Amino acid sequence: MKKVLSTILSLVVIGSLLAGCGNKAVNTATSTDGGKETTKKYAIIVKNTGNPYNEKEMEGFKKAVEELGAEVILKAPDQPTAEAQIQMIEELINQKVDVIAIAGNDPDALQPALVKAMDNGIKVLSLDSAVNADSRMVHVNQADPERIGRTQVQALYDMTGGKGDIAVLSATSQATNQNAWIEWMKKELEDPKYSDMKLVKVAYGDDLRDKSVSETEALLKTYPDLKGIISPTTVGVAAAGKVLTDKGLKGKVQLTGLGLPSEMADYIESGVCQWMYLWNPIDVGYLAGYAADALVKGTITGAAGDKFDAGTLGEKEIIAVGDGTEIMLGDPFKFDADNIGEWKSVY
Ligand code: RAM
Repeated sequence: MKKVLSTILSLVVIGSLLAGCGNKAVNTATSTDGGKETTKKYAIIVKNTGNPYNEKEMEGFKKAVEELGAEVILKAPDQPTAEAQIQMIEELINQKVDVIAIAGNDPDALQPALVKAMDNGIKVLSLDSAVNADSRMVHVNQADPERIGRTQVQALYDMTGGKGDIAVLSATSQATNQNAWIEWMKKELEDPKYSDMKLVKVAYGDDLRDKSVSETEALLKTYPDLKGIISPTTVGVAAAGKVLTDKGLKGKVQLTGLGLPSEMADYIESGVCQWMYLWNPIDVGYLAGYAADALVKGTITGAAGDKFDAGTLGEKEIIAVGDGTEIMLGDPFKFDADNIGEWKSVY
């Protein structure tokens, strides 16, 4: 997808289904306001610009909303901060959108603005990086956090022979998705089989390319015996792949994490990263689009047990998690030298 996101992106696309009107689709998202039919507005706010993963999420959301015949509003702040997202939430409240889907940059800081949106009759859901249960009606989760966390540690164990210092290069320190995965990594490391593997540092590249590069360089400098890096963020793992490649550290420092096949293909083909994991980010956004529509139409309220039709993804069910609820997309997928060729042009 083209990099169309400059400062504050606010792209409005009206579903082509609405243009003709003569033969309007049955599921077109409209409502009658004083005798006049208005198109419903579905908004998404992702973490920040400059991250192809976020662009894929928006692409999927847009696809779903267009299929559903509503108007889509795509927003991404310049920086991955709560402040920037709060400003966007306020704008969307003023615009009287019907629903806001958000990949949260900080669950606590976002709560007042999201509660205000719900008090104004706007349906709120999160995707990718959850907001607090009180700030949302449901969360769209990409995959089981326990599996995501544990699998990456197991991967590094296999790559390093289970010995040496390892580090994590994360996104922002307030990202609930990365933080949940890191907690599961730490639990996995408690197994005695990892007694020779030591997590020496969790560094934060903030999902910014340059900061992720400099944090990787700092890790290598501070821990000269580092044997492996886990980066559970597409921005981080690609940055680490570049640094390890440039420094000729292939085979000396192992790398795994969560990466976009399109960004990681070179490093997987070269062996700098033997394998890594992800899911389809377009599907994450697409599922959020259908969940948003089901909330607006009242098919679901966000309660556990609610079911809805998620377009090409089929029927989905809401499940209880912690003190809230969520919808699970699926399992993480392993990308390695054998399959990266077929995936690198997909996402
Ligand atoms: C980055 C973002 C996103 C995360 C992926 C794996 O692009 O931090 O939230 O889900 O990585």
